[in-house]
Amino acid sequence: MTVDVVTIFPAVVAEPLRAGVVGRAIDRGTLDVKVRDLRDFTSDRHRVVDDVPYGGGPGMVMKPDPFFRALDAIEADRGGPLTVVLTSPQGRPFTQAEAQRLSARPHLVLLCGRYEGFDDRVRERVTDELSIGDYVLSGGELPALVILDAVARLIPGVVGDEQSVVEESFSRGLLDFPQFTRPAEIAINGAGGAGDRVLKVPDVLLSGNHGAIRRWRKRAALARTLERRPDLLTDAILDEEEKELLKELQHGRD
Ligand code: J9Q
Repeated sequence: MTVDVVTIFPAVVAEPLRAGVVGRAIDRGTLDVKVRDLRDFTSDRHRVVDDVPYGGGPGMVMKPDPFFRALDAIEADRGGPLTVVLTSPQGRPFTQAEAQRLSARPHLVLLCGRYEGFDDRVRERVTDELSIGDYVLSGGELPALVILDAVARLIPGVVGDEQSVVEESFSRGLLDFPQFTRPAEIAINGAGGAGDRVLKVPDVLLSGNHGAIRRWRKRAALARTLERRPDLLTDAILDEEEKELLKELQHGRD
């Protein structure tokens, strides 16, 4: 997949992309990301990207023409038609399903706007307007990185299969089960003196009984989802055993 990111802060976008699985995918050529400076598509000596709003009011609005020139340049490079993603608080919610949909595209353009907004005519060239959540941010750079990370992980060869197993439960619409690693016991709160608490890994995970472990994990994932994100259960894909476990867990609750 090839991705073009258009931003006034190219370093803010480029630097995080060097780390982790996405960085390695870029090194291997599985993913090709070009970060483009919006100011390179201005036409004035001062490389101005914003202006006062028509109709008055506080703050500045991003000018439309640099975005149009950037998109023309990208189209010339990559060929059209382009999938152009804009992140904004007005977008539809970005979900794992949206990530899956976008991961099937050969090429993506991610436009990063500033918090105060941009000339609405930019939307003429936008195919997907997405929000990563209901909070105020300074700009679209972090949302673009979030979307790129979630999408890149779904491209074959980007993530090794250890992680795909971890992601399985969320892809089915449930929260992950709790994980543990060695040591099997840790003492917290002091150096072995009185009042220490021993935190133990659940015995079943040390039992070697793989059937029991699978069932414990299913139950734990369902219990967590029921406790923290009951809204997810409406769309979750559950097998028969999970449906039974969920009934048990719900027994005597609301
Ligand atoms: C560009 N708050 O917020 C949530 N998803 C995207 C955004 C956002 C923002 C400001 C600027 C995007």
